[in-house]
Amino acid sequence: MKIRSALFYTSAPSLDSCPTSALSEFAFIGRSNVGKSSLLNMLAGKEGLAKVSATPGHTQLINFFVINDAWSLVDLPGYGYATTHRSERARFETMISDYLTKRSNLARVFVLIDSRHAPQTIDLEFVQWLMTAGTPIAFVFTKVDKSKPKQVQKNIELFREAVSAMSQEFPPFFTTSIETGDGRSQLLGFIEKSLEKTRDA
Ligand SMILES: Nc1nc2c(ncn2[C@@H]2O[C@H](COP(=O)(O)OP(=O)(O)OP(=O)(O)O)[C@@H](O)[C@H]2O)c(=O)[nH]1
Ligand SMILES: [Mg+2]
Repeated sequence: MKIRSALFYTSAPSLDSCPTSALSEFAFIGRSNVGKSSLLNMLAGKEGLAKVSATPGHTQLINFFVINDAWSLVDLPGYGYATTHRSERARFETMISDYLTKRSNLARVFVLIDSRHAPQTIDLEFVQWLMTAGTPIAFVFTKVDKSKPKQVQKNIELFREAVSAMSQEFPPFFTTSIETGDGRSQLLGFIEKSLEKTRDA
């Protein structure tokens, strides 16, 4: 799929304030600092579109970006950022869980996993919660430029084993690097196919 336009649309602090839109949405979730905003920029082909930061907890609102005037990418705040204030964390959790379980035009949630690490409890718990909620997910193993391919494969395999205890089917998955552009065309192809299916439905 060719990206002809990618524009920031709006930010929302809660589900109620999300824009009323008929466009299909593809959202990014995952631990703080896993690379959600970076991946969004890579897909959009626009550096600096979503704000990237070396310190975790940077994205604090639900951020909407409209692609090709036809569909949306949604950048969510990360989970697992321990130093966020408690009351703020509760607001975060409500905002994210409401969006992920109640947003009617949400087509797919990409759950980002840092490919450098063996499965982390916080990620697995989050995946379990999403699966129970019935939210359509796909996995994205990020930052593959940072480890040897063998290590990445091993971590994916361990992750697959852990997820098999929760679900018979392993969701679609991708490996990405913003340094090399790995995974960009695969992810865009996946989104394009999903959009075609919704159109045909
Ligand atoms: N080497 C490498 N670094 C990456 C990659 N993706 C992201 N990073 C770096 O990881 C850091 C965090 O990236 P962000 O995109 O801000 O992460 P985030 O998940 O949006 O973080 P929060 O908004 O804080 O939850 C930045 O320093 C990025 O440059 C990647 O594929 N390879
Ligand atoms: Mg971010």
